[in-house]
Amino acid sequence: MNRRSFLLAGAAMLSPLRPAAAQQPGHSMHGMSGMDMGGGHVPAAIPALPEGAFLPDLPRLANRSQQAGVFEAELTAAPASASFVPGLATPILAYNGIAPGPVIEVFEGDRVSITFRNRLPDQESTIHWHGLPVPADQDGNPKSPVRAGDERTYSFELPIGSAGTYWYHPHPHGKTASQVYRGLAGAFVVKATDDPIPATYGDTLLVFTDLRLAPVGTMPESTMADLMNGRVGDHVLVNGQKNPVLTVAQGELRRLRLLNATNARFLRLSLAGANITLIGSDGGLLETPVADVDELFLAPAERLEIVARFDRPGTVSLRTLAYDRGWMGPNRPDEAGMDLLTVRVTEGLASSQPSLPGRLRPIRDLGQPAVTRRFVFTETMSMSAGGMEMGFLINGAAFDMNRVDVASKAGQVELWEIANQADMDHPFHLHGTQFQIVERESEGRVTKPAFRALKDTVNVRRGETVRILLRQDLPGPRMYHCHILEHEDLGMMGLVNVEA
Ligand SMILES: [Cu+2]
Repeated sequence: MNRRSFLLAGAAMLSPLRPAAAQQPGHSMHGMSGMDMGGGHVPAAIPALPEGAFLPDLPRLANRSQQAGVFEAELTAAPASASFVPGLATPILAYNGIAPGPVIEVFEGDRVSITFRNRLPDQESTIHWHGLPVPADQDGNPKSPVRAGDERTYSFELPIGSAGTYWYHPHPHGKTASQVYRGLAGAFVVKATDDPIPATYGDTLLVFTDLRLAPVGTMPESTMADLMNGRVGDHVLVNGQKNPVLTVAQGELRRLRLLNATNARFLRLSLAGANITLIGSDGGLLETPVADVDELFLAPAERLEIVARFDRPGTVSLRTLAYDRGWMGPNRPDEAGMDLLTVRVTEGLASSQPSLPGRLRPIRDLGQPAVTRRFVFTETMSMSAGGMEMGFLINGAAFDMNRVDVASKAGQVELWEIANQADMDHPFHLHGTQFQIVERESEGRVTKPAFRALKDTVNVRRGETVRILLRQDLPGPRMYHCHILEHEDLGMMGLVNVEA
């Protein structure tokens, strides 16, 4: 049974499937023309990518300011060409010609000013500073599009305490998914002025992206299965390379920052043979290190910081483990057993390094919430005059830029309850602030997190309810949405207006 008949059989009807959001005013089908409704990609035709190159250090975005505490730069989004397979040119979209985009590296306390030039043909775009506490009008959300050919400057100051691993990516209305999978995403690292992690651990960034190539080297348009499940590629790249090699000395401690910059891939990872201590999450360091972690989980858009120690000489693989996130239709990709990164541990002990401090930083207790809000994620399939509709909804509604879903107040502590009543996991992301997970509830069982962490994205498993505590300090409109980018584009997004 092919994908389309499987989907239609469930609904016992024969007209074409279409995403519900596409039929609403303000939503459109751009980027979906030429969509492959039936077959999907053929595994036998996947071009092989070269593996085993040294892990590239991603280029940094150059600071053109001479002034201390000021970072000024330009980012231009434009079509470019990449060579993933020797002899095949792949048209991509790139920031300053490269994908992933250049790493933005600044210090907490810095004033940042970045001029964005949109040189994408015929497409609006924005730059969203994912996870950073920037003012609402500098947040690059879909309410402030930059038209093709235009430019704008984003300016913000990064407060002390905001050190962490963030990222930047487009967030235009309905076009985010295709712009990101074609290459527009980059890491944004805010360094601490007084970092408790010893500098001898280094600072290695691992940016995960997902790639699907047609036999001719192009990136195929998304299929209906991609829109329903989120687009998952055939290759997971680290810093733009397939299974690159990192060399370390035996006994060496290394600081690694992991960023899941894929549209829709859930990364459950093991690094068997290494000793892993978790030190940070989306919004920076934890309060205390969490030792002896045996696997890592990154939903789309999540980040983790770890310190890894490699005690035995030889080879260690960062490998994907099976994870069932719910899949609609056949051809569920086999996501387990992929080697994403190979670590070569050389013989002979590394020179001694300072040990990790027992306390990293305090994370503020937000106190009791003044209000509680509930957000219910659902997927719907229904009939309409135009055919079959697929909907990705929050509280029964698809995103409408001109509707305020929640009126909030700056400085008010709120408990948000996100209930996933759908058949797939949906990673929830909120703009403008970092939240803390209070508890998770599944099948009547409530579990509290083992440690306090600052988060801007949390996976909500199907059937699960996650309760988070948050406070928005800056006024203005903010988005919250599923970070499977196809679901976001199809309407699984809402708007909270924070009043001063
Ligand atoms: Cu989703």
